[in-house]
Parts: sequence; C-alpha cells; structure tokens
Amino acid sequence: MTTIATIDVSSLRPAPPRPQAAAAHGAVRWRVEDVEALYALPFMDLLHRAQQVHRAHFDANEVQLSTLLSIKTGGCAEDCGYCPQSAHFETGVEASKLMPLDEVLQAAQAAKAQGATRFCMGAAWRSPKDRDIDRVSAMVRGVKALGLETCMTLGMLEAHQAHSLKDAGLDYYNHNLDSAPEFYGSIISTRTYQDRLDTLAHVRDAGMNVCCGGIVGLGETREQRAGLIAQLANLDPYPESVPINNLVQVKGTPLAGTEPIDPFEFVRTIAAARITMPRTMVRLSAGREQMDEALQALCFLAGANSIFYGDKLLTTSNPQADRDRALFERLGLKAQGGQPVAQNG
Ligand code: SAM
Ligand code: DTB
Ligand code: SF4
Repeated sequence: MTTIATIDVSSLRPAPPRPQAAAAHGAVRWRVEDVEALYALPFMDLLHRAQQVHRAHFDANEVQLSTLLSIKTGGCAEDCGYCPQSAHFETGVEASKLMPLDEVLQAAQAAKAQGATRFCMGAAWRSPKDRDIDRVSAMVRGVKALGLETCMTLGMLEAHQAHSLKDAGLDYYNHNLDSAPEFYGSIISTRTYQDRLDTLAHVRDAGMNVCCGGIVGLGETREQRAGLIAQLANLDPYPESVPINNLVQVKGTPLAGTEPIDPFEFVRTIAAARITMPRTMVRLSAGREQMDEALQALCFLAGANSIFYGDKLLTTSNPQADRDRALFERLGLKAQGGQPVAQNG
C-alpha cells in the first residue's frame, strides 16, 4: 500500500532553489544555475529532498531490473570518445553482424528467467538502414511476446523509422544527450547535439517513450553536469527514462585515463535527475561494477530505481546477477513488477 503517492512534496522542500514557473511548450523549467544550486546543497539535504520526491512518485524499495544485449557490436562509424565500439579506436572489440532473431529471443528468455522485466537491445550503428529496422522489428515483437518491456538503442533515426519501431510495439527508444551542449563537441565530432535532439523529436512524435540520459566522468565540469540535467529536464515533456552512466574507462579510447569523478558527485547527479524529473525512471547504468555496495545504496537513496542486471552491459562487464540479488536482499529491495528474483540454479 503506497498512500505516500499523494503527498504534496512542495510543502516538504527546503526553500531554494525552485524551478522556473513556466512550463509551457519549449519553456525553460530548470535553468542551469537552478540545477547547480541543487548540486551545491549539503549532501544530506540534497539526498533528503531527492528521497522525498522519489517517495511521492514511487515505492522507494522497488528497483526495476533491466537486461542489456548488444545485438550488433563494434565497428561503429561514430567517434564518441568514451566508447569501445567506435571503429576510430583500437579497443580490441571486434565488429560483428546483427545477431540472429532466435539468439536474441534466447537471451531475452534467459533474462526473464533471472528476474528481469525489461530488455534493452543496443546496436553500434550511427543510424540503422530501413532493412535493419525490419529485422529489429521482429526482435521487438518476439521479446514483447515474452512479456518483457522493450527498449532499443540503434543510433539516429529518421521519422519513418521511429514510426516503424512504434508499430512493432517498441516501448522505449534510448538515445542519450550524453553531456552539456557546450562540452559535447569535445567528446564527439561525427554528429551534432542537434542531430541527437532531432532523433529524440522523431521518437516522441512517433508516440514512443523516450529514454534519454547521459554520461559523467568525461572530464566535464560540475556546471556541465548541471547543464546536461537541465537539458534533459527541459525536454517537453521530460524523458520517461533517464540513464545516468559513469564512464567505464576502456583502454584505447581517448577518454581512458580521465580523472574519475568523486563518487558523491555521481550520487549528486542521480539526485539532481530525480528532483528535476520526478516521475522518470532514473537508471543507475554503466559504471556500477566499479562502485562498492554502499555507493550503490546511496544511488538508490538518491532516487535511482532501475539497474542493468546481468553480467554484461554491451561490451564491458557488470556485477554478477547473484551479487545483485544479495545486495537487494541486504537492502530489503524488491525487483519491480516482476516475479520474485530467481535464485541460483
Ligand atoms: N549507438 C547508439 C548510440 O550511441 O546512441 C547506442 C549505443 S551507445 C553504447 C549508448 C550509450 O552508452 C551512450 O550514449 C553512452 O551514454 C553509453 N556508453 C557508451 N560507452 C560507455 C562507457 N565506456 N562508459 C559508460 N557509458 C558508456
Ligand atoms: C545507456 O545509457 N547505457 C547503456 C544503454 N544505455 C544502452 C549502455 C552502456 C554501455 C557501457 C559500455 C559498454 O558496455 O560497451
Ligand atoms: Fe557508436 Fe553509440 Fe558507441 Fe557512439 S556510443 S561510438 S554511436 S555505439
């Protein structure tokens, strides 16, 4: 029973900062300085506020389990400085062809058996061709038939491709803004911020849920982290799903060797996402294997309510499922919307 869902959190909030009043189409609801002011709160106040917002909209003891599968790995034409799948860098990731449908469905079935309720399929494409859309549409239908929520991330989409994916039944399309507009160009040169926004508009116009977040630890400033959160929060409407990735440093990528961000700064980023986008699913995404359990618990306290579950992200590793099950047990967390999480064996 969750009577907390009706609490008006505005009466519980510490006074500053407040978003801009206007919420009309295209209006700025969160200025970068408003988000910076959130980051600047004492850590305990920030977490308290994030937890209040979180509890007003979600069961604070539930976390969604989402499993990722790379359906087409490596050889990507883009030059995203963090990514092991770019053909521009020597990372040892081999380029592969699109995975056959039956293998995708086997992986989805296995993820479901482990307790996942969401299945996210990623392809290392700059943008898919129309014939690729036909092939991945069959994957969407098959995975949905298993009763799993579906998400895909395939690169830039044209409007008609977004409509085809919607027609296939795709629930969410993931396409990240990744960083603040003014920092973006120092990380990626092969596409623009506006290209990203255009794809997001096609996804929105086609009627799909938008999954859009970013990545921190790229060497950006706090102001730029706040700039990313403000960009996301000012999308109208804001995304239904916001993955927050912490850079997984991969040898051979230009960003390997970057100074990692303070772990508490990562937690602050989660909290800022939760406060500025109260109803979104905030996904504690890449970088979890490099975090200890106490830090992950702080991320949940800050309002993260989804994780990638299973021993692999796309090409890098993720905590083993049994470690995650043990963590949930210790924290009294339950997997959202699914059957009880399967035990070993
Ligand atoms: N090619 C598609 C695209 O870029 O939209 C989809 C896949 S791409 C791997 C999805 C997201 O993964 C990126 O936007 C970035 O946020 C995240 N990502 C990629 N490499 C990462 C890394 N080394 N560490 C953390 N996150 C990473
Ligand atoms: C997202 O924002 N993070 C996920 C998912 N969307 C597709 C991908 C993380 C990839 C981490 C690096 C790798 O494993 O290749
Ligand atoms: Fe390609 Fe996506 Fe990696 Fe960029 S993040 S190189 S678009 S797979």
